[in-house]
Amino acid sequence: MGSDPMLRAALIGFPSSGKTTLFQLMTSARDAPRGKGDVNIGISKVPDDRLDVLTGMYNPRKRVPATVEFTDLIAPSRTGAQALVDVAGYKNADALVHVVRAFRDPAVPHPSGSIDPARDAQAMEDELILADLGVAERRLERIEKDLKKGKSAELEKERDLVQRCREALEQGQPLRALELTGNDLKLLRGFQFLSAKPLLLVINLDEADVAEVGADVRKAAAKTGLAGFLAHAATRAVALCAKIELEIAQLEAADAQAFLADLGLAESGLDRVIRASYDLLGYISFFTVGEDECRAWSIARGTPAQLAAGEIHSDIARGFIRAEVVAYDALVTRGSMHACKEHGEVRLEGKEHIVQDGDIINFRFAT
Ligand SMILES: Nc1nc2c(ncn2[C@@H]2O[C@H](COP(=O)(O)OP(=O)(O)OP(=O)(O)O)[C@@H](O)[C@H]2O)c(=O)[nH]1
Ligand SMILES: [Mg+2]
Repeated sequence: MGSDPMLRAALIGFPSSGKTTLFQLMTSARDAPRGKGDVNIGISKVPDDRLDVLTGMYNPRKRVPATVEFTDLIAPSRTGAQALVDVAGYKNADALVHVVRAFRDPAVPHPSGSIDPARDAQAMEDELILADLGVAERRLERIEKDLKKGKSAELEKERDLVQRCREALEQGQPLRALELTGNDLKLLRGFQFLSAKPLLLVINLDEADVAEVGADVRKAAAKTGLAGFLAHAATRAVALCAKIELEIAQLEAADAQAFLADLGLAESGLDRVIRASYDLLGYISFFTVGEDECRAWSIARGTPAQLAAGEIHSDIARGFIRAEVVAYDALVTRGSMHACKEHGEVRLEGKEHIVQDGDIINFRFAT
């Protein structure tokens, strides 16, 4: 694994909603995108002030942030649920980023003939729900057939879960709203239900509304008629104007900062989208530090130390002895690993230790 980005997010949305503009924004200022089949793939670096502080302390040869991978359809004929079912680069997306058009520009026709963000958000939700309903129904038929051949507790559990899913879907509820956990969640992952995937709504604001709305999602939702949708859809949202953000991203850093400040924005839309995508899955970062490299690693919240070690290298997980762990705040307060040791703030943890966000870890392992 190691260098593989753990989080893959697929851009969906109706034609001309601004997906590719957002994709360019996410990737142009960073690494060049690479094409693969029907999709462009771009890697974005997750902004993290803590990594900057650590880099300042260690002055390493390399600074490696956590990453998120975004995919965009190159020649989209289907841009919603069907793409997620059909297109190779979209099939196993961890999260969906729905770009909702709120910019009015009459020079860019909308396929439905008018600008209505709430309608579009709901229409995409319905697409996802409808696709899932088909999957749930086929799965239930299959389970009933198998149950006739022989009862099993496992199968019955699965049937109950899929039935629950079907009921929710029939009521127009996306599966992500069920907030399943543990085994149920694991079972469900196998089906690749689309409405179960974490969803980030990117409200693509009109240029004229940016100054008024800023980065305030509530204001954006009120302005674009999305407030009701966001209140019940178990969804996160970010508001930005992709076109303006793309222009800003192409400026020199100092000019970009001034431009953002003019618009009343503390952080670029790029950083907000990446961070929101990252947070969406409940991902956290731990760090490895040294003069050679300071690096942020992504893991799901609740990951034990040995599994986290496997992110770096399978050998480290296999030969795992102990994890030396310091909390980020302790290291920054004390100023060095040595000082932390003297104050008893470096803990020796075993395989099962649940890694916390911001932990700085040195894995001891046998080869
Ligand atoms: N005025 C304005 N135009 C925008 C904005 N975002 C995108 N556009 C324009 O809208 C058109 C479509 O944008 P794209 O980013 O190509 O949209 P898309 O969703 O990738 O479209 P398809 O891939 O064809 O489905 C382009 O001409 C963009 O320049 C925006 O925030 N404001
Ligand atoms: Mg496009």
